[in-house]
Amino acid sequence: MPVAVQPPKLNIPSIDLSPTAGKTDDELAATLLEALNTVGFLHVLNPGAGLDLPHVRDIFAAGSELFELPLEQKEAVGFDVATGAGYTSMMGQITGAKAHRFRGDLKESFSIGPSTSASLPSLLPSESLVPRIEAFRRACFACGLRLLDLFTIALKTPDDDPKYFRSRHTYHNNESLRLIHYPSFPRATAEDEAAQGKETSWSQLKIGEQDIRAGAHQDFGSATLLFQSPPDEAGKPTAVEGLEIFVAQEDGPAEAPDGSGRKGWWIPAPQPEGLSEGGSILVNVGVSMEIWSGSQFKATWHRVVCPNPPELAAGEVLPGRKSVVFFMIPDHNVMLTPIDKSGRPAVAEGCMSSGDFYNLRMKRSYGKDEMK
Ligand SMILES: O=C(O)CCC(=O)C(=O)O
Repeated sequence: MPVAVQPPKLNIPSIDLSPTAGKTDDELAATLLEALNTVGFLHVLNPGAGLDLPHVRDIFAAGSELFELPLEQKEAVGFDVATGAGYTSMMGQITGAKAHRFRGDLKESFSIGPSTSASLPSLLPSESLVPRIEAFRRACFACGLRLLDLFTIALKTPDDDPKYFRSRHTYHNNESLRLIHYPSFPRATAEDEAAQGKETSWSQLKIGEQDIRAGAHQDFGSATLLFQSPPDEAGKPTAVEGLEIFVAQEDGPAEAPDGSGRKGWWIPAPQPEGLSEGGSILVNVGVSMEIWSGSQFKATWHRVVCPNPPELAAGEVLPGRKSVVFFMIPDHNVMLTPIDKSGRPAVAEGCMSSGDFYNLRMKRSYGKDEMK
């Protein structure tokens, strides 16, 4: 009898940044290198910088206030493709490859970049949201810099410059905080699915087999900090599953999303173990860092699927999901020159600047032509 092929077990390594965990930066950097060189994801426990569970609960609460605004008020914020900032409505983005997608991502999001902070007060239901969001952005940036310092130790950098990555990221330059809401929808019957199309309005929408909350993609910055809904104050989990990571393996049933023809598996991202009030972040790197690190760090493909278990009857409602993502993006004038294992630039010319790369990716993700 043929042996059923089993999906691989996905192990996401953790580092604990709490001073009481007693790890040296060299030890932390060694685990980080191992994680980002293989699976491309890492749990960061007790990240410090003020990113503990109460602060994370607060940004999720702030996000809920924003998403509960009337649609016209949210849409009035608009979206700026050049900076990637503003409000994106339901199906307004097709993340990843556009081929085979019958409609956009089932999500709405606020991307808060340096320029959006200024326009937020006129939009927000309560003025106190602005300092709350800004404080969270700032805390994420501080944590991002701490991680970049560990990247520097892990990788060895030109002239052993300990600030090699940190000094190429300026606050209020390109970083972006994205608050994401994947609403709950009823599950479609086969007839509903046949009747639905990309023009189906948000209020009529039902989740079908082909729907996805965020298509398969790689991030494009240097480091991504992902927060999933934290447990509530009584310790009850509130996170709704859906994030999946692509693991290449010859016997896998899925096609690699990079079009290489490789096979693999989509594996649900496991939650970290040992979660404390100090909090945890799921960290991964984007393509800018994959290039810059000479591929010593991998920008892993991931996606967010609709939890659509077969036992759920048509008409039953699938739970909504919220997440908060912070993107560290190198300053636009930085050349993404790959470095080799001894910390030397691996190519002399032909590199792209971070700004050119960013513009290219933004156009692909949000460009009007791509949306049709
Ligand atoms: O919501 C999530 O869990 C992941 C979101 C994500 O991958 C993205 O926005 O790039």
